[in-house]
Amino acid sequence: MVKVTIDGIQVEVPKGSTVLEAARLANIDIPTLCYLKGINEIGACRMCVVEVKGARALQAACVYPVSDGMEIRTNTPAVREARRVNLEFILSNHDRSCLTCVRNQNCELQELAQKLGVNKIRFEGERIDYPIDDFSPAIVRDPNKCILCRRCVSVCRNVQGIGVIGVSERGFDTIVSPEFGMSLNDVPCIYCGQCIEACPVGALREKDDTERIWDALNNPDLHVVVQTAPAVRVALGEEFGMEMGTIVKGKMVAALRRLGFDKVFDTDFGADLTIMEEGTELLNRIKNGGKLPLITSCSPGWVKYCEHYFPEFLDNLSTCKSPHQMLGAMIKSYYAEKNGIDPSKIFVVSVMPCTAKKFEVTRPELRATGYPDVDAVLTTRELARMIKQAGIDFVNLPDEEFDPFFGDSTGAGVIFGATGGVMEAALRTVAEIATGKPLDNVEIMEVRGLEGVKEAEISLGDITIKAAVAHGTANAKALLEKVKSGEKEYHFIEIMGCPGGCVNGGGQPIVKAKDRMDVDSRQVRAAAIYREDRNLPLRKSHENPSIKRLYEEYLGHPNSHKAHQLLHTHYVP
Ligand code: HC1
Ligand code: SF4
Repeated sequence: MVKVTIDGIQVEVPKGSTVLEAARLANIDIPTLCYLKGINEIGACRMCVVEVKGARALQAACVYPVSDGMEIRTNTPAVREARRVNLEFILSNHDRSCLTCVRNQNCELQELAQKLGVNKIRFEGERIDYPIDDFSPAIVRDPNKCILCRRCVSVCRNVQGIGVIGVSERGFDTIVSPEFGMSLNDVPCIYCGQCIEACPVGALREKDDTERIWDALNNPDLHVVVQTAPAVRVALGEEFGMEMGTIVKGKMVAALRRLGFDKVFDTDFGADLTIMEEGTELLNRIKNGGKLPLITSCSPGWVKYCEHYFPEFLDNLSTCKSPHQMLGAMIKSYYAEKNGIDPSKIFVVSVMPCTAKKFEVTRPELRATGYPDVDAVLTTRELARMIKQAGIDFVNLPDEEFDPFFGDSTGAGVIFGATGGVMEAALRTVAEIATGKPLDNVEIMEVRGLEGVKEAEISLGDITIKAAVAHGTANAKALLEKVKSGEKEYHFIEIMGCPGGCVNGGGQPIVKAKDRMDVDSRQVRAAAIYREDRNLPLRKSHENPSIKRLYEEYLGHPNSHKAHQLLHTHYVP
């Protein structure tokens, strides 16, 4: 530990801390903009400058290490003026259409301008009017809003191991974009949206589908059905000021009904169905000498990553569609037949924590009935916007239940939302099917948590399943390299495109850099997911009574011909 004095307050802080971290421990708030804990610590924007006794110039607190006896001042006239001038320069070059910006009131730049008392901008930058890149089905990039903080660049390159966006040109022409000014649509971007989560302003956002949904809801000829992903229920409340980790399943269902959806279903049902199909696929591949390891395919960011960067593993991917696509296909076939509704008149909306799902639904191979399995995807953030637009008092809504049958699910479906959850859910079912004996303990702790790559061995009578889990594509890459070289061998691998899994998807509520210093949303939201699982009476997919009925009445058995037609897909390099 070292002793430092900040604004006259003595604090003891761990050796190696930065001035920014030390100030936090002394409850002193130093403003930041380009800083993102553990991801972008480059001292570039100089919003966090402080005076350090003995140092010649002002120092950037986010990168300046403390030393014993150091005296720091964070609120002197020189510090205040330097921060304001830096901010005014950034603002002089910024498209300041705050009122119509998707990040209005949730923008770190706006907040800073208010906090530093900037009431006029003394400089006028030479602004270039850049075209907006909205060619991809998932991500919109607006360089006019970009403040060159590089947070997106770091997350894409270092956390995801992808690096399709970078900094080019110099001076006033400096721009963050894909190479040669190309569109994100024309480079191997996986649409994970992690760059959106990192962006402090409105330069990166999801493709907005809210108008399409309003139109569908207002169309009397359409039967509009919604389903919600496991990870949405543990994050949506944040958009309404509720504490991170609050489970808002009942209020979410109530809000969706009030928005006018004809049925409110649960993607967790689709997750249970996926386990039936994928667990059977795994056992078949093991028994019949099929391609191993089997790798999960429910994360569309991961599937796109595999297609671009590791096509040699495409035969390893499970042929199962992702849970919401499976449920979409069931709604347009079984549900349509049972209720006498023409599938062309059914509009399926998936509320997802994910931006890549907006791309997934456009894939031509995911149209089991001749119509898209799912018609549109809303992110958690977009759903929150619709609820606000409709004037619904979310926090005070009563809890309501999902509609029956496709709203029935188990804890195994819920845990899909956290890294390791698909693996745990699959093993719960596979273990019982393979051994014919009930599992004593359904909680498989080895595959939980935030370690980049996790491993587990599960004994199933005469075979032992070797499993691995990776989350975030940089971790996936490290794992796949080892499998490729023969250093590691597995039967079954779960890969999720986003770090932490879906709870931290690119469509989730954005956690500000300042809050990220204190809380890890991946951990808090995942804890809520596991809490929800523990509270449910059924925790294994094969025990879901509606899943059993669906097989009895319609699909026959897992991996049947009909199941293959409706619930499976193929990958082409
Ligand atoms: Fe996911 Fe999935 S878990 S991919 O992370 O398999 O998005 O939550 O809906 O489809 O169930 C996302 C979450 C989600 C699918 C499921
Ligand atoms: Fe990179 Fe993902 Fe953003 Fe694409 S969506 S630019 S891959 S972080």
